[in-house]
Amino acid sequence: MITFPGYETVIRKVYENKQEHVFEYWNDLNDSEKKNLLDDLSDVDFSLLLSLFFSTEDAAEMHFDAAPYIALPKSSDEKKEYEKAREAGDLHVRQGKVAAFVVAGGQGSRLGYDGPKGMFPVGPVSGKTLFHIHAEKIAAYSQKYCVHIPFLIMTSRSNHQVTVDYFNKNDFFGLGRDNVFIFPQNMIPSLDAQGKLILESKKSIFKNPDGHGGSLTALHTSGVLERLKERGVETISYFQVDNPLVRIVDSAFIGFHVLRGADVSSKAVRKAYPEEKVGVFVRYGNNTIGVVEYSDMPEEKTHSLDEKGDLRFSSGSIAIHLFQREFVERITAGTDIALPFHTARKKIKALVGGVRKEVEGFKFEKFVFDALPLTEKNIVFETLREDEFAPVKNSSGVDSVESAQRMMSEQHRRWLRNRGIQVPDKTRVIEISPLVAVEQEDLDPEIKIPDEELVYINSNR
Ligand code: UD2
Repeated sequence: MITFPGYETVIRKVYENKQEHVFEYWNDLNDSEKKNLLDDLSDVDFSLLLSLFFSTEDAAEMHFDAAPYIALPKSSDEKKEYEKAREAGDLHVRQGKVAAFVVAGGQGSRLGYDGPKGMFPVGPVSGKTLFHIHAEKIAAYSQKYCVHIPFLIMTSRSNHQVTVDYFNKNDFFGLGRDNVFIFPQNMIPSLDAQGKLILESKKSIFKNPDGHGGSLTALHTSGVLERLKERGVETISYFQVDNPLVRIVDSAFIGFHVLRGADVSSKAVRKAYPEEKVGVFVRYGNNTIGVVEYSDMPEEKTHSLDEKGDLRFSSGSIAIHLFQREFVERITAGTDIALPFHTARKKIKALVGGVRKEVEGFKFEKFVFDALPLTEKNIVFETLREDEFAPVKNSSGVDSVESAQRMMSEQHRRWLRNRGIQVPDKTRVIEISPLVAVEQEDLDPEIKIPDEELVYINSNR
């Protein structure tokens, strides 16, 4: 057995779990590299990894039906209820009880961009980045409601420092340093097909971010949850960094959430087509509501139709949720209730026998929507895709930069039209700064649009 002063317990644990192959290059390492490897191993939860390696899950085996949801208002009673919810939501925000939370652990690699996805430029005319647009929306809502809405940003190990530097360089986009909380998510080791830890280099093991479900734990471990409590925040408005159309503070949604006493509330859009890559809201046999990810959805259920001939599982999750702070405290307090891990088979770059090569392995991730079945009450709230969901996943085609920019421009054109503002025929692409209007109603009807092809409105005149 190898030895190193101060690390006896870690070393013993590694041997007890038959993972001593991680010391294969021990004699090639200097003291600081040895310490690096042991530090890397010190937080490994071997019993958790073992149970994950042997566990299997199969959504096809589970019984579920489509989940009920609050539909868009049609009747006058429904409209009245909406109005009441809006007022309750407005009050909740104005009282400083809402924080905004973006999960931004991902990189822009699928977009051909080597950096945090949040730093990818998407403004169709301005070229503003995703982070910039989100931050300006929060600044606009803060101004509108006369409060400082805290902006929480979860990064990952690979993009944390770059993200911090970016916000520093841009002076936190006017939100104030004290209102922006940037913290990294936790990491979990991957295993190879034999259940063994994988060496990434001679002095480190391969770990991957623990999924966006890890965001709730990270809120707790970073101390941010405690800070929110001190500030009197009760509700956390959660969204993904890749959606520039997200309505970060939606008073009707917040109002329904508060008035119905929900622990978690989630937004849904009608799926555009059966195979669309979004999870669907379901109701399990025990009456709990949850989300089944598209990749776990059995083929026949994906295409199943109801009595009217419509898609049965048509409520798509757009990854916008409201979490009650107290609920997050409950499920991250280290009790038995916690989010499960999902297992994905992946090719992983590893150091094997002194050679770098790809090995078959298992990555483990938590999904944030697995919090839904853990609630006492949650609601699903229908919304319109064109108002709230333009994910930037690919560099072209479906869910791409191009489609998101088109949707942003179309939304702003719609807002102008609805406010009776003339848009010149010549104008092809139009973008409104969130600081001018974060909602349609903020637009000044007297605003003049210049007679140009590309128009960026960044002032109310
Ligand atoms: C997610 C949802 C899908 C649908 C879709 C909408 C899951 C598993 N799937 O699909 O149901 O709602 O989004 O766009 O949630 N992230 C982290 N850390 C991680 C992993 C992800 O911060 O460890 C962030 C990532 O930066 C991004 C978001 O989570 O903002 C979504 O991740 P994704 O692009 O991998 O999810 P996707 O598109 O497969």
